[in-house]
Amino acid sequence: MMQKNEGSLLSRLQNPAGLKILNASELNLLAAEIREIIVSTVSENGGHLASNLGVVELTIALHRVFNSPEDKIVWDVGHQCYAHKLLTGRYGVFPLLRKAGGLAGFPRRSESPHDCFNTGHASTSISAALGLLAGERLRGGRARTVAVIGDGALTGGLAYEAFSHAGQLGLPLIVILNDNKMSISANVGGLSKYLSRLSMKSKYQLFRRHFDAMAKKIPFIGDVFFDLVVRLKRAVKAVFYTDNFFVDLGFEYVGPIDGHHIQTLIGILEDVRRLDRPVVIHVITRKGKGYSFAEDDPGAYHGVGSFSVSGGLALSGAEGREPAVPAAGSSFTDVFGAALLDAARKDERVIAVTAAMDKGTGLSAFRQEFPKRFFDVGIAEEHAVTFAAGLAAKGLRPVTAIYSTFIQRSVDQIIHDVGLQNLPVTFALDHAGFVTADGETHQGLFDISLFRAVPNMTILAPAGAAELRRMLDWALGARERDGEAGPVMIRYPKALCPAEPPALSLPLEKGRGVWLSGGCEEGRLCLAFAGGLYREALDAARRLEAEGITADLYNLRFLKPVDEDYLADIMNRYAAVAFMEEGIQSGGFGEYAAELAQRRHCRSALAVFAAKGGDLGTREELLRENRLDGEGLVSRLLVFSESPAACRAL
Ligand SMILES: Cc1ncc(C[n+]2csc(CCOP(=O)(O)OP(=O)(O)O)c2C)c(N)n1
Repeated sequence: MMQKNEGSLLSRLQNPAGLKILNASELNLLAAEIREIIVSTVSENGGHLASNLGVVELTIALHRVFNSPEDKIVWDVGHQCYAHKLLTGRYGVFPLLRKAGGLAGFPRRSESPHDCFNTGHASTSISAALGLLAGERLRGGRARTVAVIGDGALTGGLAYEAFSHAGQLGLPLIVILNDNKMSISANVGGLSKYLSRLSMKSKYQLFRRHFDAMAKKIPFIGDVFFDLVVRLKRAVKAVFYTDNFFVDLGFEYVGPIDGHHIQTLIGILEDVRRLDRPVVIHVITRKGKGYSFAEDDPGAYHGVGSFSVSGGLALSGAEGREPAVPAAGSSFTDVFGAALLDAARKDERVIAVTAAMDKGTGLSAFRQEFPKRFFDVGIAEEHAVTFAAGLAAKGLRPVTAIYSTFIQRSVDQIIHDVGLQNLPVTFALDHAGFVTADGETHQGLFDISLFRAVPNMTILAPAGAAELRRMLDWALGARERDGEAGPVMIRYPKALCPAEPPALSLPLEKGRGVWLSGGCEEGRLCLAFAGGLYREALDAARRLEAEGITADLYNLRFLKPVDEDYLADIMNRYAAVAFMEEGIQSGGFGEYAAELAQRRHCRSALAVFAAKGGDLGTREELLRENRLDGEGLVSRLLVFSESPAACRAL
């Protein structure tokens, strides 16, 4: 698919070198064209609208001044890279943004030499850029390296580790701090307040404005004199510096600068390009710039599904907003949010912790009703976990709601601070499984493998709303009555809850699942699935029925711990057992079950159907690609039931 607007400036730019010959008004026109394309494409494909609209001028200025791909630009999170993609030869394929087989919504080294580092998770840019720059210097090169990081991403600890190291190395790393006062929601934390104070305190703009006005008043030679003096001043001391946190770490600081004024940005970047020391350029932008709906409510337009350009989300429905009381067909996120609220009303020890994802994890209503028992720690998943461990050690019952992909950050905290101390922290892992459109960095496929290994950890996977409520209730109290303690993880997909059979409402029995059909029947086929795959397992069972094969459905519920006697009994009685999970195969539940079967010399034939991986596409497409949808499961199960040995090779 190609873009139609062939007369546009953008359509004529084959690569960023074309930018170098455009005049000021053409650059402004280009910015307008880029905005229009971003709005229209995202309105159809969904994507990170507001963040991208905020960096259009900055991206143009960067590509005007630096020579990508020799000079490197690392985009933190990478969700704001659309203008960069449009300016680096991907205009023609932009309609395929976030589509299977199309353009990723994040930088991809495999997609273009201009994408010098893959991103998706926050706060990595300064570390990566510093590594690229140190590598460049070690190899004798002189190319420049720029990290573009948002004020939200700056709440992540990794950024400070990198600042500290960069200050020590003293290499001429250029860090652009894109300050729009927003993470997904309004930014939080002391640093965010500090940046605001810095913006007000800094005299740079004031100085520039007075100086510009004064110099331009000098007759005849005004402009020439102005240019000359500014250049001289810049050459001597580059720009006007202010003492602050970044300076103390060994960086020069320039700013704050209007991030929507292309010529100002170009001027500063050209100066800074010549510096031989690390520098932070503090750029102020407006999230959602140029599209009034997004400017008015940048949080709602951070990540959107398709919407109407003229009517905004009001006509189309936003992603990630949750009602306090979920309606029929609610998402797992909605159900979790409402269940947690109920639990908090009954037990004042219940506390909610999020890492910059209050809406995404369904906690908005909680935040409103219990502001003192709600903590948004910023994009700081490691801290969120250890902070929750502290709360738990003080006798509280924290629930830390984090997407599966982002909790990867916290492996050590979960082992060291929670698991080893056996503290009652509950983890609500949203987006566990395949994730629509955000690509490989956002797939929630590793949690089962990573956290099954953690001492004292319980991992639960609900198949639907009632079961999710049961599990949360169990995690937060019911198990205490049975003398159980320790951490619990509840993992569920980004999906709507299916219609549920009554069995899903049955109380939990530690280590055991629940039968949805059959129940330890001799000689039959058993489909043993982890919660999120209920719909697919049911579909497979129905299709098998049509082929004359009866399969019993066993919902595992507990991915850890497991009542091994009970599971081994299943793996003896059934002719064949197929384990199914929406998680990576290596180290997953199925591999554990196979090991148990071997240890206990179980007789059933076994198959493990798990994820191999996932990239762009919808959750449904990715399930199909991994042959974990009803049809894919059945095609494998048919081979399996005829010849279990052949199935192992599938
Ligand atoms: C480790 C991690 N946690 C959470 C997220 C989800 N996330 C994506 S963008 C974002 C906010 C980023 O804010 P900022 O860096 O200020 O960029 P802006 O969108 O405001 O331009 C968050 C929390 C993530 N990408 N990575």
